[in-house]
Amino acid sequence: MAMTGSANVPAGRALQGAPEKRVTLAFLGVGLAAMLLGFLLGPPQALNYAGIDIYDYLPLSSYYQGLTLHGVLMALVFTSYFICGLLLYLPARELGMRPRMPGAWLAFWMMTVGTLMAGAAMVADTSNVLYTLYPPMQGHPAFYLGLALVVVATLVTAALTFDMYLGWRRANPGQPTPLVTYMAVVTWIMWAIASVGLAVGVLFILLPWSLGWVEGADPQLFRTLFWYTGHPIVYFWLLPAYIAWYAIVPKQAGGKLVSDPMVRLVFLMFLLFSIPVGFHHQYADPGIPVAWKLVHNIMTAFVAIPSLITAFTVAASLENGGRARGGRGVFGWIPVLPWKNAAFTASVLAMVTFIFGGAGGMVLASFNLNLVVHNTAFIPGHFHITVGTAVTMTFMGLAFALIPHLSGRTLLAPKAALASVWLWFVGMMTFAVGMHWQGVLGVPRRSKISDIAGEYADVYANAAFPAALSGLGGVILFVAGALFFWVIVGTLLRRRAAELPPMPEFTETLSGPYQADGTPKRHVMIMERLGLWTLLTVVLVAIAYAPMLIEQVRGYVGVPGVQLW
Ligand code: HAS
Ligand code: CU
Repeated sequence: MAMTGSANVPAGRALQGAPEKRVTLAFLGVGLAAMLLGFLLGPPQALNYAGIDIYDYLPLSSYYQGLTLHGVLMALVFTSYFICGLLLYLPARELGMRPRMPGAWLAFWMMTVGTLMAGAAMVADTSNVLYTLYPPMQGHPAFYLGLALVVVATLVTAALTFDMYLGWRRANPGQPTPLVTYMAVVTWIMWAIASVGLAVGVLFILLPWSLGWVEGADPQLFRTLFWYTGHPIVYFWLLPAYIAWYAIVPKQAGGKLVSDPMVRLVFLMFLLFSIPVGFHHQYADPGIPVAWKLVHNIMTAFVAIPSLITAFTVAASLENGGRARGGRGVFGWIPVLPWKNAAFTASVLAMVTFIFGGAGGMVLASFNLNLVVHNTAFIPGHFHITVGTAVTMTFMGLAFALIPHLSGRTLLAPKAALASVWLWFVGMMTFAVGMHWQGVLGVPRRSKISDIAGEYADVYANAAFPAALSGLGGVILFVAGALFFWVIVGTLLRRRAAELPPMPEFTETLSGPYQADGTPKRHVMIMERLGLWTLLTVVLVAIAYAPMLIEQVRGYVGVPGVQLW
């Protein structure tokens, strides 16, 4: 009942026509275009690990320019566009409402101007500072300003979703928010609090410093601000994928989501625990007392819990689907799932990958184990099976479902689409096994092998096999991505279909937000009090961060910029 659109939509803004489809298609389309550019720079990195140097033949000044472009385009630009499209459109469909269109286009163009500025700065070889932006490496002011615009554009989009949510609340007092909207709004609240660190770091430290208005930037303070945002950004990427796993995939499987209230609890836990954990990226940083690292270590254990719950809830929903399709026995429900549906298979393979990505994350979260692999190939191994597969492949699946619906064209070559996700899965697994293994052997990340091969000769002597695996993974990924983009671009170039491809449906639930008598469940209504949960989050974040931030601001050490390229 709560999953369908509401009849009480404020007059005038109810959905008719398709402007919100156009802006969503623009967000997804430009996001995928950024991914295409970033993707082309991926396989050369993988081959770099295997000792094959393609960078010298590419129209780039260096390996590091390619790495910066790859990281920024994939992790910051592609994700931001795609997520803004999703978190605007899915709630709009669920509520039967239209976002304020001028605002939506404003967000889109802000993001696009920001991307073009940062992109031009990177292409012009002025800003090879990698996607972590660490000073004292200094990029061009246009690079920093461009990235700040991208972040602000995400916040404008957040406000638009929030505006629809408030409109719905006014029209439906005392009712639980429909689930997809609830998930989207909680994700946005988390991101609104989380993005402050990066925004402050870029606007108040890097930008004035790159403009020459101040002489020095404080690397330690910036790193703290960066990871204040840099950890929760991974949940800003992940939670939209979870929205698909919870609200769309069970329906594709032919089943029902097992529990609506449990999903709300999961998202609230992400709100509370996503942010106060950033020091797990700074275990090796001097200047942060070990006690604070311990606090963030413990909080990191908490933030894994909602993902562990997700694993069981989503698996149970898939089993529900498999059994409804006639699957028998302990595992008999698995082969009967709709594996021929590329959109479904993309998400499920993304989940399977995330079992390993999550396990690697738990290893990294442990202080002592982290010190063994920090700054090694292990880390890119970890994040290519989290953001690079769990998230990206879920988005690829959503693209197969949504691009036809939004553009009015049927999907070109569904079999090629299916092949692309299997190849992405196999390629990324091969790549990641090689990367984790190299990391354990001590192969550093972010290094052009031919520059450091002499210094690390004995490390590389041991790592030849896993290095070759990573290179092989990169080649498989190239084929996977080529197929994927062929399907997407080909779909967009097709003639319009006679019949509009439908919107993927949202799932029903076995246990919904209402009691049998039709009144909302009490615990669901407690979870509706988002103001209270937001306040609690802010308190928790302040406890985890304020003391260190105050100390670092008071001991500000300004360092002049360097250009290492
Ligand atoms: Fe991480 C570094 C710890 C999750 C991304 N992480 C990174 C970096 C990135 C990243 C980009 O503690 C590198 C940043 C850089 O450049 O330096 N990470 C964690 C932990 C988690 C975690 C504890 N990471 C993610 C996610 C990411 C991501 C998600 C992107 C989207 N990570 C770290 C740490 C570092 C780090 C340290 C710093 C390392 C260093 O030294 O620099 C947890 O959230 C993971 C919890 C996940 C689980 C898995 C649940 C499994 C599910 C799937 C179920 C499957 C089903 C399928 C249902 C416990 C939900 C069934 C299928 C059938 C067919 C039946
Ligand atoms: Cu993290």
